[in-house]
Amino acid sequence: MTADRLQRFLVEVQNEDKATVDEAEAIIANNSSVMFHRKEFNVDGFFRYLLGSSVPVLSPHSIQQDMTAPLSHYFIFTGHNSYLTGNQLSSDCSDVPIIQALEKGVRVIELDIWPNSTEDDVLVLHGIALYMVHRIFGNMLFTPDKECLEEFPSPESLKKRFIISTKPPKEYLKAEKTKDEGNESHEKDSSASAWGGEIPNALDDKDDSDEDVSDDDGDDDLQTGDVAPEYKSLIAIHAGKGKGGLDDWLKVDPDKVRRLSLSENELEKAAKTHGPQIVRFTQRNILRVYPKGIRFDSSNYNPLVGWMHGAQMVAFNMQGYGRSLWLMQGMFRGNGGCGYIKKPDFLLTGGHEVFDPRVELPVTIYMGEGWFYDFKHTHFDAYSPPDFYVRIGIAGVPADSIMKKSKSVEDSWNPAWDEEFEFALTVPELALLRVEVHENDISEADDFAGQTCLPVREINKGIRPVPLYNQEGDKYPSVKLLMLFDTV
Ligand SMILES: [Ca+2]
Ligand SMILES: [Ca+2]
Ligand SMILES: [Ca+2]
Repeated sequence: MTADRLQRFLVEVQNEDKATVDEAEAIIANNSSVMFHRKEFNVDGFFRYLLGSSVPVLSPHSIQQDMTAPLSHYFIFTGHNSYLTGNQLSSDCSDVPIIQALEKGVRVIELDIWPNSTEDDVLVLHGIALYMVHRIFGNMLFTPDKECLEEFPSPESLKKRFIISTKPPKEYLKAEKTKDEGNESHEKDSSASAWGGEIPNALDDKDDSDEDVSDDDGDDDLQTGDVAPEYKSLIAIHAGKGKGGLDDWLKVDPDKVRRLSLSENELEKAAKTHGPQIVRFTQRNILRVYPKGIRFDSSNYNPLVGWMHGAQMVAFNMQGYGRSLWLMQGMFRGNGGCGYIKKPDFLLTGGHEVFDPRVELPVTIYMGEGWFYDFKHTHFDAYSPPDFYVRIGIAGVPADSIMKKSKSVEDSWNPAWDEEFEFALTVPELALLRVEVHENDISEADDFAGQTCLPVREINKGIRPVPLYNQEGDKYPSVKLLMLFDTV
């Protein structure tokens, strides 16, 4: 390949409009081995260049979205029981998972500050704890000028600051009692596979037999009667359901904004009967969704149900590795990984869902490499090289959600699949591209060989190296795929 042709390739395929022939010449010189003619690319040099491309599949560390809108206009990376190191029942509390979550971009951390005394002491102890919070954080703590906010502050204005959202102590105590009563008979440790379960399609009808188990961390009424005033003044985002049912919970008050918490089950039910009301509620108010009470193994659920309805805080167990968490991590790889993703316009304006016309997303998977360096050579198959295949698809609104499969390439550390997949998207704004590499085995379950999840609207067009991640969501040092993304 000559410099002229490389320059044309950069403009036409890689979307690098300003690429010059001089730049193309420099690229060839930098990527060709000295033994070969340095004015032209051989195939080897070309692939080396593409796999090490300076333009990654997502633009890192660049916040491209407007960060000055109220908090209710964003999906926010949200943890559930952020202090637990493992399952929901017997694992230890620690600050380590909180630090890890913050480093991975989580921006809503859930803390429970528990009194260990009688109910009478609760307010006092909480008062002290929160007084200390105030003393420690000082001006970094956002405190509202008046009791109820009319509009939430923006992520921009909250930079390097903390904001507290909660319900008063009395409610916590009641919730704890329910928790103790409900748990014993359900103690079990699920032996989830490396993949976690397949993501259930959003809003599928399914067996709701687990609905009677009490979910323990919904926010009850904010009863402010006898709460210490210094405590009250620190709560900027009031949590509360109010009396009555869904119609009351979802009422929009023009003079104040608040936060409502629904369990994943409550949301699924509400979505079937009150879809437009939920979307309207989330245009100004914050909706938090949390894992149902029986997820003792810290597993998660399909986050799309919440996102489709504008829920800002889809709270996840960050230690619950598997496909659902990969979607969550994938969504928040967007917008520079800052932990905030601007909600699509159709969720912010008007009462009706206006979907774009269908767009096509063609994706070609050329090849993969890096396992040879990142794994023991007997890791996949003891007596032969691995047999990799790719599962690729979309997580999005139900109409867009699909998974497809490549052929399996037998006995190769550097598989070349060369397969094109096409996806039709009705709501590209909410679509995540899912990629899983499996190592095929005949007599036992496939081995896990990497995964990633990418927000479709931020994928850079062209041929891109796509780094893969392990189950926990940490990037492998060398494993990557080479993929072509066409017009979205
Ligand atoms: Ca194997
Ligand atoms: Ca093999
Ligand atoms: Ca095998």
